Amino acid sequence: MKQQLLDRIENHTAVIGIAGLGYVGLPLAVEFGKAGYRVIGVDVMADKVAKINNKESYIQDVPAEVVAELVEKGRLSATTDYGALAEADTISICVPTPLRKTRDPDMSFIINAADAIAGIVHPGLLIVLESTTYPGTTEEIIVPRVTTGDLEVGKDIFVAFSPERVDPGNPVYQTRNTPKVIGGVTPACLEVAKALYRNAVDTVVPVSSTAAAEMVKLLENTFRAVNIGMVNEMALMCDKLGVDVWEVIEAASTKPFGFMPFYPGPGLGGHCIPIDPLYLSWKLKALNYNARFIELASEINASMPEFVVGRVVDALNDERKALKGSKIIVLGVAYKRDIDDVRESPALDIIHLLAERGVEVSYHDPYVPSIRLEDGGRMESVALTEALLGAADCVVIVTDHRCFDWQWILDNAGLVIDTRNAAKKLAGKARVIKL
Ligand code: SAJ
Repeated sequence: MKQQLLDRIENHTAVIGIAGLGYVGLPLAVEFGKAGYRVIGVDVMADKVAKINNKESYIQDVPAEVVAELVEKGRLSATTDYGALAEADTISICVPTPLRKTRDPDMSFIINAADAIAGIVHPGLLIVLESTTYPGTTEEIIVPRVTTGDLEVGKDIFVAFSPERVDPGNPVYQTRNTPKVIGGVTPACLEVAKALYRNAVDTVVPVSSTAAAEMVKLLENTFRAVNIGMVNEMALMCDKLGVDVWEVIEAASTKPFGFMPFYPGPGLGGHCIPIDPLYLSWKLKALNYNARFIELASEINASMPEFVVGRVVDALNDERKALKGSKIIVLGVAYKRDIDDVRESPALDIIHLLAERGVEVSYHDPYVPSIRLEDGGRMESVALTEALLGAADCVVIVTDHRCFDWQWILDNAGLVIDTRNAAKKLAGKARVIKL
């Protein structure tokens, strides 16, 4: 079976299945299509499927003309029916791994995909899980579901884990030129997974097991979450000491070795960094171990929106103004600059905290026309005008999109709370208070 699959991969007759056509799955599907394979993409969202078959792209890093060319050549097709994967030789699972309301892992997407694949699994199939998840998932959740009947992993079917490393909007690193870690359930699984991925990425990084590969991704993102938590605590300490944390970080960054700058901010947003480490701490709790750094970082990062609101209260207080009834504009609501994604964005927490204290809060974000509020309502992005800035009691810079004209904002606002050091050394009419 292994040689037969290797041959089909080698001569490009292998049919490639991609389960989940989001910011991970669609770019991966396109890479395999460009490498000359026929790719069948499956997604439960019919609108995504329709867009692809209509030669459109909904992922900023995937140009529509690339999708169009592959669809026209018959190299890429999409469907909502997992049954279509019956003819696939390989299936990469790229479905979400969010948290439930109770802040523990929501494995339902992976389980649903694995159960659907179990319905079409056949000898010679390679299954690669890419979704970020806790160590053990591949062998505890995927393998039992797909080894139906007498299919033996490593002999009849092959299973591996390869973490996604997609950084949406990154102008330098995309799917093809980002090294790809791969761990197999058996050496044969690793061998076929490497042979497959070599056609979609320039560098494959084999590791000894699926758990090691699962852990690599969690180390990468826990590294960020903990360092961001640490630097946010540095900001809290510098505030107590009356020291400018931004100046301190800038000077520390002159150290040519042994230091890597992270920057304080209004909190920790995104669908990766705030969430992935909690998959790890959740797993370790089941093993009776408390992942203290993860818990502490999560606590500090989650406290930053309240800290920002505290800065607003103090700044208004200096002007003998109450928070209640004040007019406040939040500048930028995406979870990081120059993108339109608001998932877990601290801006949403800040807006909620201000609104529940009776503030007349509005936001402006050219990337985000409207947001859904916690109470289910919606808020539209307002046009940023000199009049609006002049009438505001406070402007809070939450996301430092590069398109903002900071000098113009400082020349027209009265009070600015800058949580990103966006204004840096600029000066204008406004009184600027940095985080
Ligand atoms: N943030 C800070 N201070 C920092 C860095 C980030 O407050 O010094 C905040 C951001 O504003 C954002 C959150 O943390 O709200 C996450 O930021 P991020 O830069 O980690 O961006 P993400 O969430 O898009 O992370 C992705 C990750 N990529 C993958 O998971 C494949 C991450 O591993 C990348 O390192 C990161 O992009 C990147 O470098 O852009």
